[in-house]
Amino acid sequence: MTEALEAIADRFHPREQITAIRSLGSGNVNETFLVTHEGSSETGHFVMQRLNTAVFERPDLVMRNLQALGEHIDRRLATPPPELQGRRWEVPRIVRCRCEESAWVEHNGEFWRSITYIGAASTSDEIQDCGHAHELGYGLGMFHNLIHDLAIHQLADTLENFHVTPEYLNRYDLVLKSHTKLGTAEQSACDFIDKRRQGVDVLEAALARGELQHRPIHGDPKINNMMIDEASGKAVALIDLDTVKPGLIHYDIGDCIRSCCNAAGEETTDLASVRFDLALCEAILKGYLEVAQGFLTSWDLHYLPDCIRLIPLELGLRFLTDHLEGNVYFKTDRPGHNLQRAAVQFKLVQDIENQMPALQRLIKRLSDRPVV
Ligand code: GN1
Ligand code: MG
Repeated sequence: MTEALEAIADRFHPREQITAIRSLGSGNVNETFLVTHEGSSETGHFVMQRLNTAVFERPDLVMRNLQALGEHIDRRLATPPPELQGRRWEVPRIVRCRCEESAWVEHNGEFWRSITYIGAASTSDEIQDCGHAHELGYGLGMFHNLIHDLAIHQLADTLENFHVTPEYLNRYDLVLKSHTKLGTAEQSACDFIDKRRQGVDVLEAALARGELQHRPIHGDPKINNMMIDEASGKAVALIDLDTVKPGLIHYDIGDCIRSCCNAAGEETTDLASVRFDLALCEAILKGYLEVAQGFLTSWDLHYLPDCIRLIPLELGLRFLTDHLEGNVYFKTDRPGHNLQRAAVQFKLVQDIENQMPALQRLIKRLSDRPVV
C-alpha cells in the first residue's frame, strides 16, 4: 500500500480505518484497486480507479452516465421485472468523496473515482462450462432489459466512434502508411485484414438504413466483467461501466460472445487452442434471449450472426493497430503482446467464418419469430 494510493483513498474513506489496498482485475485501460477498511464492527470494501484520461477525455461525463444509469436501474428495480425471478441484481454505485461535494478526485492531473464493491461474487477470465455461458448471456440480457428504456439523450457519448468498425479500419490504414517494413507475423495479420475489408460497415450501414437503432449499451461486456454469485453460480452484476453510452446492442452481444466462446481466453499464447465453441454460443444466446426477446426486433435478430463475426475482427484490428502504433492504447507486458492478441482474435474470426451456416441455423432455431 503506497503512501500516494493511501492519500487518494483517504479522500473517500478515513485513512486510519484502511487496512489494505490491492490491485484488482486485469483491465487493459484503467488502473483498479480494491480498498479494504475495518470499522468498529465490520470489514468493508470499495473499488478505487484511476481513469485513463488519454482514452476517456471527459471523465466527468463518464461519471454522469454512471449516475444516470444507476438512477434508472434503481427505478426499474423498484418493481423488479418478472424475468429476474427473485434473484439478486446489483449495480456498482458512485462512492462520493468525504469532504468535498464531489464524486471524484483530481490529483496531479490524474482522475480518481470510487465505486461500491459487489461482495460474495467473482469474475473469471475463462469460461467454465455451458451453465456459466448461460449465466453470461442471461446477465447481459438482464442488463439490456433494465436499461433498454433509458432514453439515449440522457447518456453522453464518452468515446466517439467506439465500436464503429469502419473508423478503426481508417485509423489502421493511416498507421500502416507510416510503416515501411513489416515482420512475417505482422504481414500475415495485415493480409488477414485485407481479405476482410468488405462488409466491415455491416452494422453501421444497417443503422444508417434505420434497420438498427442506437440504445444504451454497456460497451465492454466481456466475460470478466460479469459477476457470478459464489453460492448460487448465478449472474448478479455487470461491472466496468465506463463504456456505458449510446450504441448498438450488437456491439455488446458480439463482445460477450467473442470473449466467452473462445475457451482458451483472449490472452492465450497457444494459437492452436483457439476455437469458436458453438455449444457455448448456444448457451449464451439462450440465456440472453430468455430475458431479451421482449425488446428485440426481427432486424436485431437478423444481424446477430454478423456482429458475432465482426466484433472479434474489430478487436483484432484494434490490437494490431495499437501494435503498429507502438502500444499506446492497450496496456502490454511484453514486446509483441498486442500482435499476439490480434492473432488470437483473427483465429477466432476464422473459426466463426467456418461455422457461419451452423451459426445462422442456430439463431433461427432460438428466435421466437421469423428472422428477416
Ligand atoms: C479494454 O480495459 P478493459 O480490459 O476493460 C477495451 C475493450 C476491449 C478490451 C479487450 C475502453 O477493456 O474495448 O474489448 O480491452 N476498453 C476500451 O480486452 O477500449
Ligand atoms: Mg472496460
